[in-house]
Amino acid sequence: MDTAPLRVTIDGETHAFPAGLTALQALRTLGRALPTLCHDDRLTPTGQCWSCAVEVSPARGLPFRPRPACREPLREGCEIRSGGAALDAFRRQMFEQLAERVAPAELERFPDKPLHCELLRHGIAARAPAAGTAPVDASHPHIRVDMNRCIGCLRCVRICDDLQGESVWRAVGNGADLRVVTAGEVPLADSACVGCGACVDTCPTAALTDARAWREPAATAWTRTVCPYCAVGCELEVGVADGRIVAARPALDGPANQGHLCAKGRYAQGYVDAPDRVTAPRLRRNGRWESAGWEEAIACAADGLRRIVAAHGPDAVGVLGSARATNEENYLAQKFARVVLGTNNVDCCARVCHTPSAVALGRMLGAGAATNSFDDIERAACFLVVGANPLENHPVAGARIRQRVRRGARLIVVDPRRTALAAIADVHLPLRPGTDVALLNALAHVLFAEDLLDRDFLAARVDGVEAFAAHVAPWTPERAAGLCGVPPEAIRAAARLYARARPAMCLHGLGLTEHVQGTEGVMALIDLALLTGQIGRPGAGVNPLRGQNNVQGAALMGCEPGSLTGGARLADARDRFAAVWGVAPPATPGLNLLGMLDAARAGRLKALYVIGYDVLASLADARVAAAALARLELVIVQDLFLNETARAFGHVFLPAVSSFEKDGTFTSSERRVQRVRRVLAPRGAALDDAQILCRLAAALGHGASFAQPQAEAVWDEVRRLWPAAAGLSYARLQTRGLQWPCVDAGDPGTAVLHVERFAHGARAVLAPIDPRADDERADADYPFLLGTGRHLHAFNVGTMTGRTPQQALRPTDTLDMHPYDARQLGLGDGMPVRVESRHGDAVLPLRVTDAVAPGRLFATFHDPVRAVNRLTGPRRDTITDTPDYKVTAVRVRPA
Ligand SMILES: Nc1nc2c(c(=O)[nH]1)N[C@H]1C(S)=C(S)[C@@H](COP(=O)(O)OP(=O)(O)OC[C@H]3O[C@@H](n4cnc5c(=O)[nH]c(N)nc54)[C@H](O)[C@@H]3O)O[C@H]1N2
Ligand SMILES: Nc1nc2c(c(=O)[nH]1)N[C@H]1C(S)=C(S)[C@@H](COP(=O)(O)OP(=O)(O)OC[C@H]3O[C@@H](n4cnc5c(=O)[nH]c(N)nc54)[C@H](O)[C@@H]3O)O[C@H]1N2
Ligand code: SF4
Ligand code: SF4
Ligand SMILES: [Mo]
Repeated sequence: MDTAPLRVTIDGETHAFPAGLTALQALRTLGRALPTLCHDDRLTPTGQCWSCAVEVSPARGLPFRPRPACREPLREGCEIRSGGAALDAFRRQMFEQLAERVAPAELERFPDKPLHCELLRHGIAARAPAAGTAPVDASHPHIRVDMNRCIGCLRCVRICDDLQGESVWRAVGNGADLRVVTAGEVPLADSACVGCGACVDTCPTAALTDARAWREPAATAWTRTVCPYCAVGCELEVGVADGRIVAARPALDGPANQGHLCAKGRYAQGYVDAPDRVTAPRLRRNGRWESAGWEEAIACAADGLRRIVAAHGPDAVGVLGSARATNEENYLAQKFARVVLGTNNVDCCARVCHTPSAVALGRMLGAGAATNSFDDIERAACFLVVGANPLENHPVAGARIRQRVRRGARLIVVDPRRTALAAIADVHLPLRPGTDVALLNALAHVLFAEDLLDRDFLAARVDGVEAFAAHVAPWTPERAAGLCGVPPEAIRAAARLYARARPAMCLHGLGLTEHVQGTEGVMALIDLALLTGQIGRPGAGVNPLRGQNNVQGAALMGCEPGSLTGGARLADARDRFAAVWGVAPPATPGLNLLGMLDAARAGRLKALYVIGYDVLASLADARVAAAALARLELVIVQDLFLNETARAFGHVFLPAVSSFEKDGTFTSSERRVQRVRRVLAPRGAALDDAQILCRLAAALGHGASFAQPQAEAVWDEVRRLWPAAAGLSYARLQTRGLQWPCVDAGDPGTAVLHVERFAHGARAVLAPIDPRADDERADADYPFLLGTGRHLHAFNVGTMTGRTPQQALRPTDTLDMHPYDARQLGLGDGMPVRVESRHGDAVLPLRVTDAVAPGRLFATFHDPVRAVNRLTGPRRDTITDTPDYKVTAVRVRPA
């Protein structure tokens, strides 16, 4: 490839440019901005509007011709004129004409819209009447549509197709009759729109605007931070006016999101100022919550903890860190448990989602985290998606996967439901829930039977091949098909696709991990990657799609009963931690979350300190969880809201601030540590989790080792204890998040793990896994298998999204049932139905859909009032105790 710089003359001066730029990009490097009404860097340029026109001559002496700069490639020796009388007059005339479409008030309200910028710059008055002839579509809670303002640039159509992939917008007619409409010309709220706001973000006029922009003042300051919801880790800029969040937009160079967001990241910040946000400490007295001052609340919490530790020992207390809080705060939470209380009873809600992934990856490969990066999506030739629904649960990564598939990558989806990704898969394996191990064994069988192994990779890096071959020999696709309920030929087709496409990337979710065999399921998936050598290279690997914004960080900081910060094993690292802490962490591993609740039920655990985690609403087998919580003498809840746990069982409530009100870092699914920045002043008397922990530690006599709640100082202590993060200074994170391992200031971070050797430094050993018999089966009394999970618009137990306009997009949890079953039971769409399991019951509105197979059901768990976890039962992963949320036998009748 010729990479010699090009010599180009621009406005009379000759410059050298790297090859491959457009005239527009070259002009920008010289600081010369051109109007770009139909272009946005996230789109392929079309050159349709000509607002960026320049005059180009192919070589000195040849005539100049007008060209749209956005799609004019630079050529050696060419000459470009970016301005001049003719061009200026042409542009002015274009803007004069377009001013007919702009109303004066809108020009004022949206001065940053690209067309409006040009009118303001040229001093051209907006001339449209305030109300146009076409009706405004205000049906959508986030997006206002006023096509009277449309200039037909088609940016919305293209961004919806090319970035989000939903194709909501269509152009009909042409020339002066061109109109932009939703597919089917339905109101936006009834269209396929997912509310990501990309069209609003790109629209150069007031045709597409944020609905809230009409209620709120314009932002006066913008701060860059990280989305508080899922672990994709999208970076966004948050706009503030009068001390409130009024807008948000994607960071164009956010490493994971690259200028995109989902509806939650873009529009769901309203919980910060929800009317029922609790911003002063509370104490429960005589059964009722009463407001208290900080001193009193801290003293009350400290006295209670002191009393219980004195009477029953430190292991009578448990601490739960928060997957929603920062790394720094979680580090302090586990240090508090170990140093102040003297117990390893510390965990977080990684326990209920991807601890199985962390354990399986850690054991087999030496690092308990995703092997690759989101950027590898564009490098993958094939995806094997197991038990994950990224278009809803990791929407920005999901959109990237879908775009890559549309551009030719192959796709295998293993999911009992026909998710939106399954619907476009080359092979969808709608297996019987809980049978992944049998299926993965059969896929491995095919790899041996059809010689699809990467023999060189196995010889160089993997042990246990012969034993593993013997293990999978009996696992023919025919045998697995019987158990899993998928055709043997589909299993063969999937194995061939995955092995032959290079590189192929595994992405997995809770459909694999939240099972009795959760950890073993992930191990069986790692086996496939090892057998085919689809690991240790870009575009490949085994990648858990982690849950909350900082769930990986919370566990890695040491909110984990068996390991310390950075995943250091208790047995190996106590002295090293003692040197920094002044106190050695206790020697025996603590109780995990499930163990804590078991101990509470047995009367051995007396106190629980719960930070940013609604245990009662989210834990499986809710009645039993409630019985356990009810026996505790002291429950301290530190949250933004009186969540279900606090409401039912809290004694002390310590009001924390949201991520928009503090500084720190989150660690995303791709191991990227990113800076979270304070956007707003803390509400009321609420404090950040770090300050609360430090105050509580001081009240318990440990002020000296908790003297420093400032995020950067805490992070520097983390870096001293975690060698793989030593290079991640705040100074370096200022400009861009970096991926651990990052060992020193010169280390660029690690995009792909296990490239030359596995993280444990040894050869990987294949793990033969046998499916276990599962006692949760459908029978005559409980004929359906219910799985639970999520939908796009709500997040977990709905504490945050439920207090935003997201709620309008999908107001309730539902029970999804196949039309055949609904007909058999005489049930109709929308009907309230009573669902009963062997563990409890719940009432849900029915949603009739063929995305679930007959005999199977799916329910979301986003509304604590619906309490779907009264249905789920006590079965747990045999290795990590992760509850099985995915298989519950139930029956259904009209409510
Ligand atoms: N919109 C939204 N996004 C979220 C969240 C949210 O609540 N809402 N929560 C966040 C959190 S905490 C997490 S952990 C992630 C979770 O993200 P995902 O892992 O995608 O979560 P789920 O929807 O619980 O389950 C994924 C899929 O597993 C399938 N499944 C069920 N049983 C089985 C099985 O036996 N085998 C297989 N192979 N598949 C099965 C389900 O049909 C479902 O489509 O999402 C995060 N992102
Ligand atoms: N049936 C069923 N149940 C499930 C699952 C399932 O698939 N099916 N999935 C499980 C999974 S994977 C998960 S992760 C859990 C999630 O369960 P939770 O972790 O309980 O759910 P979240 O909605 O993430 O709630 C987090 C809490 O943190 C608070 N919060 C937010 N930011 C901060 C902060 O900065 N500081 C503090 N102190 N608090 C903060 C919020 O107000 C909220 O109360 O649910 C589990 N439950
Ligand atoms: S609605 Fe906006 S983005 Fe879409 S074509 Fe019209 S002006 Fe362009
Ligand atoms: S994909 Fe996840 S991180 Fe990105 S905006 Fe949506 S919820 Fe936030
Ligand atoms: Mo999760």
